[in-house]
Amino acid sequence: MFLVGVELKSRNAWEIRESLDELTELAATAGADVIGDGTQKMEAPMAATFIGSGKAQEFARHCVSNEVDTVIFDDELTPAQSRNLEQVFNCKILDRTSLILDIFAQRARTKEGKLQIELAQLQHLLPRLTRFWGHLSRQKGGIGMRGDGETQLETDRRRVQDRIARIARELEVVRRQRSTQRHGRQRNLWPLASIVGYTNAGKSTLLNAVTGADVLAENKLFATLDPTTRRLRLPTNQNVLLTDTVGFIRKLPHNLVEAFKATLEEVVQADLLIHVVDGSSPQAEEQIAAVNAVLDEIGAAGKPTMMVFNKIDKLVNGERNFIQSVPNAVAISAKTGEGIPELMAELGKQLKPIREFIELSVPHENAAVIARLHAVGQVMERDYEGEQARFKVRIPPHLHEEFAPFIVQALQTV
Ligand SMILES: Nc1nc2c(ncn2[C@@H]2O[C@H](COP(=O)(O)OP(=O)(O)OP(=O)(O)O)[C@@H](O)[C@H]2O)c(=O)[nH]1
Ligand SMILES: [Mg+2]
Repeated sequence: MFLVGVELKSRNAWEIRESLDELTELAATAGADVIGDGTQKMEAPMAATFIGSGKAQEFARHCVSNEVDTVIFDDELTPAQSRNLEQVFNCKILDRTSLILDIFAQRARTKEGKLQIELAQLQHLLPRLTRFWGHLSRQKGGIGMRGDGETQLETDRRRVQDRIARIARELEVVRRQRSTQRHGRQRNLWPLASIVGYTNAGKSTLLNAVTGADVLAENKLFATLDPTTRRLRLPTNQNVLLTDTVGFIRKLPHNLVEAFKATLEEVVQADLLIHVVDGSSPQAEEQIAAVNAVLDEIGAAGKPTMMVFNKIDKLVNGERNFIQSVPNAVAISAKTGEGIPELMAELGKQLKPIREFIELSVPHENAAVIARLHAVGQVMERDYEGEQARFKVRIPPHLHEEFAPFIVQALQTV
């Protein structure tokens, strides 16, 4: 396999190298053998072949002499570009998007995960199907052929669209089941903290270390696709639900983010994000930025976030300066356990303001209010004896207004 990247005006040589190294890892994760890569400096990508046609031919000769059967481009190609490049290289052409989709497809385990990937793959395919057939009919030229081509195109498109609709319906069913199963009522009782971060940062290793969960953690990109939630009891006796979920990457295909929105609901609904960074990576800052971009895309930007720099066992002391400059960040090694007590303490501190502890007095006939209180709050004490029902309860602060008429007093959080 041979990789191709371009150094556009907007990028520098350093960025393209990092991006290609990452593409090499993605290819290895997909089970491919990379024999080398090539780059080209250019103002803007070419409409026809993405890279310049001279460069394409040069790379193609190199690929022939090395018996390369697949060439992967580091950027998303248009359908026309892939087709033209296939002719120049005379072998299979993939782009970063299809490689990531392929890895996700291999890794999906749950029904929901599989359906989500298939949806993203079909959506990626649909516009390509259109233009591919449009091109074929033009190539054959004849009016009759064009008619045939278009009929075929219509049939194929309809088939893909039907499949997309069917998957959407199936997903709906699977998701409904999942959300009823999902931690049942626990969800309302305890604050939810979502572990987010770049792929391979050590998110699953961290969840395993602090909750004794048994999530697969390995040195591969996208080891985790499906979310896992475990309860964690902090030394302060606060409980928190911790969710580990799929990792992010630079240039994550938009379709995939869309398809995973339901899985990522955990992230959107979380009270707190635990952003795990591979602190030993020279690209830590770029990775943080890439994660923030995806968080923004799914509507989870601006949430209270705790920064966790992991893998500090791989650092020598002088290299920790960058971490110390980030406010409220903790440095840990999920592998050796170093820094985990500090992480727990910081987590307790950051979770405290997330629940408001109040005492309420509600007339017995306001059954709906009482039911709602149990649904959204953590009821610590209840007393139905007097004229009015009284509760000591922890609620999310944004619901303060809703219960304001019944609040007797604010209680001290222990
Ligand atoms: N040296 C060192 N390695 C670690 C540490 N934490 C995790 N790793 C390793 O990093 C690799 C990735 O860990 P995972 O926990 O699978 O990472 P992840 O963020 O869940 O990755 P994805 O699910 O693929 O997004 C594994 O090989 C871990 O053993 C750490 O603190 N120190
Ligand atoms: Mg993981």
